[in-house]
Amino acid sequence: TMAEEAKKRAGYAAVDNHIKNNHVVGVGSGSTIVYAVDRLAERVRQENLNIVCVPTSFQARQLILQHGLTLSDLDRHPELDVAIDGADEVDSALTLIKGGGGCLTQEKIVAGCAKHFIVIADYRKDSKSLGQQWKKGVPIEVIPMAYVPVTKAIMQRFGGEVELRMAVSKAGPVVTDNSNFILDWKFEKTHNWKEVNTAIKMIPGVVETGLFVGMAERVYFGMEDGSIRTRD
Ligand code: DER
Repeated sequence: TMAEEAKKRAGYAAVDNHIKNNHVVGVGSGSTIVYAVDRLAERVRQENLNIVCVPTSFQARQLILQHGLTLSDLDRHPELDVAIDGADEVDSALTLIKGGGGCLTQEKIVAGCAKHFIVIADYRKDSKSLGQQWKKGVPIEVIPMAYVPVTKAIMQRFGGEVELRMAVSKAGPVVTDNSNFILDWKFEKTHNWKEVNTAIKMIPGVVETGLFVGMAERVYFGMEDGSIRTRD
């Protein structure tokens, strides 16, 4: 499809422009990153690159192993050269909503350990302000025993609706790679995302939010017409 082609072009562009020999690479989660890992494995073989990869989820770990790439971790490499990951939505200030796939916590940790955090996305993620295209809200990872008070606190302070993310192929709530629950906060107006991110993180029981504020260095958008658009 057009969107899949756009994801592929964004993934390839990011890998071709930012990956160099001897790099330690953070590998994101979701569907767009699959194209980037395809290209990374191709380059490693063609150019005989020395690359190690740090995953952001069980899914990313499987991707790394399935492509015969060298798996590493933050114990061995607490500082990465580059992290590449997708996004659910990007605004004009490069604030991201992430966590559509439920992997936001390790993604944010790995992104924060990288010298360069590069985002790859198709044109559907390219918004002026958050909420224009992504309608599922901001994912928030919470300690399971606290999900009700956290839900109440968010709705009282910031409005909107907050829903516990329920699993599809498992009875009950989604359980993250970190054994936590996910809340989806369907906000109803634009906010100061830097302030809201900090305020939500301070609520007891919140592990992480899917608001990535001031973290992305560059976004590669694959466009409908086959072109690539970058935003810095
Ligand atoms: O869940 C996540 O954080 C993913 O990285 C998400 O933000 C992008 O997933 P996609 O590439 O499948 O759209």
